[in-house]
Amino acid sequence: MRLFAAVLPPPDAVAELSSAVGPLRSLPGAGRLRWTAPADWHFTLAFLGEVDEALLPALTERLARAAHRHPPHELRFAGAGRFDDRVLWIGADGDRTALRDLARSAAAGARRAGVEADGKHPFRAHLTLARATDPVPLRPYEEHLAGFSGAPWTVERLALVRSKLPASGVPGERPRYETVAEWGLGH
Ligand code: 2AM
Repeated sequence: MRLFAAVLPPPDAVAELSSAVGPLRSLPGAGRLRWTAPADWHFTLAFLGEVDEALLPALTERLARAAHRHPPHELRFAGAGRFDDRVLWIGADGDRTALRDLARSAAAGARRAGVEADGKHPFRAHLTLARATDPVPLRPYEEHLAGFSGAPWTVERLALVRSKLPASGVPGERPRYETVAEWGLGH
């Protein structure tokens, strides 16, 4: 199964961000973007890819330990960005060091369970808001969100999420996410 470790923001923070993102949908090119659903929003800490089900017990054990070693910490949504003209995202402000440390622990824990996290890029806290298959000039989107800074919220849990890719082959159809397990930080 395809898995990733993530932080799932609470409903209030999601609703606030969703209100800020709504107006972007009327900017030029918005129709060519695939917008992620607020219910799916997350910060990926470690992308694990296809994981053999036999490794799941060891993986969950290691991720539980990683969660327990890190205290809850505060974040807010802030700082829009883009990867080329293909991915529009919102970043995090607040205790970003704690989030990065948690991400490192999750990746290290997964590795000890025999699951290699995608280590191509250094950890960069970002929540994907929209993706484009063919480039769309995303600078105006970034500028619209530049002044946005959400209310603080507390990262209380580490989640292991399953991503089910669409089988239909319908272009633009989104993967479905399912939380497999969650652990309270510092418990
Ligand atoms: P993205 O939002 O920047 O695409 C589920 O796919 C989550 O894992 C997404 O948040 C995605 O980040 C992240 N991810 C990180 N590395 C990935 C990879 N190699 N393939 C797919 N998703 C990846």
